[in-house]
Amino acid sequence: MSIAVPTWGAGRGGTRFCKFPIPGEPTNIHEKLEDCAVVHQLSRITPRVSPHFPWDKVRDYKALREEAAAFGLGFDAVNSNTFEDQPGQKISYRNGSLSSTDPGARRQAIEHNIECIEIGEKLGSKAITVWIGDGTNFPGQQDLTDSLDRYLESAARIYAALPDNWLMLIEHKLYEPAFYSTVIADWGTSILAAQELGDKAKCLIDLGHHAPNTNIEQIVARLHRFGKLGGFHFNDSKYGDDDLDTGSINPHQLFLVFNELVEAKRNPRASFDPAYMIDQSHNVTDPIESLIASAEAIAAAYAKALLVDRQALHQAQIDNDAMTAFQTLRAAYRTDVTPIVAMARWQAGGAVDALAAYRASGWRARKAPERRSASAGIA
Ligand code: LRH
Ligand code: MN
Repeated sequence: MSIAVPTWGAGRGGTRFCKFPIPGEPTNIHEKLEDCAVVHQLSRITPRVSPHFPWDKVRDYKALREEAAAFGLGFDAVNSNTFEDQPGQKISYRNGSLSSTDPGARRQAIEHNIECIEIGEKLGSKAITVWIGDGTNFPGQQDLTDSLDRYLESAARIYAALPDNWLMLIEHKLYEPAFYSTVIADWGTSILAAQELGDKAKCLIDLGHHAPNTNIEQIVARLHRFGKLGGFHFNDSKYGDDDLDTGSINPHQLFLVFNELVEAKRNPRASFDPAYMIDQSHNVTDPIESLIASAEAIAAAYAKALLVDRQALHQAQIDNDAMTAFQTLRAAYRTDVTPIVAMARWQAGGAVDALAAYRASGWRARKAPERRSASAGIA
């Protein structure tokens, strides 16, 4: 298994209240690639980065692809951005983007997504992730069906621009930035849109995009059952879309997600090749440390899921022996896989203890003098 790290996760994240940069954090895509290379050098399971446009915009994408390749990195799904207005943008997305009532805003958003596909082709990506914040804050603000129909019409235009071997990953989210209704709010709307669009449209599950206590592992099973499981944005959350480190709050849920993925791999529907990507906001840690720890948490969850005695589990399910079924899962979950994951990492040329190796490297302090991050001067 291998995971893609988000370019936007290489820098410190923040909230609407404040962002606290750290000395030596990356300030552009080139420095972000360097830091993503450090994560892969030590963890050996993050060989790809997922870029976001226009945040990672450059003049020469061929050169950027070569720059990443020199670091042993490739590019995973590109991410479009029609949830912010860019300086000099003709039409604001304040009333939505792909579902806006304004045909000009829809056209602008469609053209941006098609531009992201063209950039992705130069970078060697094979998918575009389309998340839109479109929605409402008041009952009655928009017709709930017309807004979805406008989205579907726009998404079909983006779908039509997909190269043959590309995927369009639809990312649902229950709320935020809209707080009454969201056009693509849940997996149900996402799978119906993906079925409406065609075989190259699949659904992406961001673990933080659900109501508290949602059974996300069942969503994994459902999307796979209908051949629409396209990928993941791994993170963790306690309340909302907190974008906390993967496995840091609810490691058991992460295990149960991978348990479904191991079952899915045994029963492939359509093509089973979900994209594993991290999508986090590192507000209080060194981003490299959080990416290393999150990659480890994902590898550990997968290793534990591989340890499940599937024959015993399936027999207990047939026998309706709930306790044996649960204890079969729990036995795998209780297994400490840290040594086997460390051995696999070491055999792949990585560090036995990646976090300790990173700290010992003094990387961040070494980078601070050459990276004039916004934190400069603030103790
Ligand atoms: C939306 C989201 C989406 C990204 C953004 C950075 O909450 O998860 O995947 O585009 O975060
Ligand atoms: Mn996401």
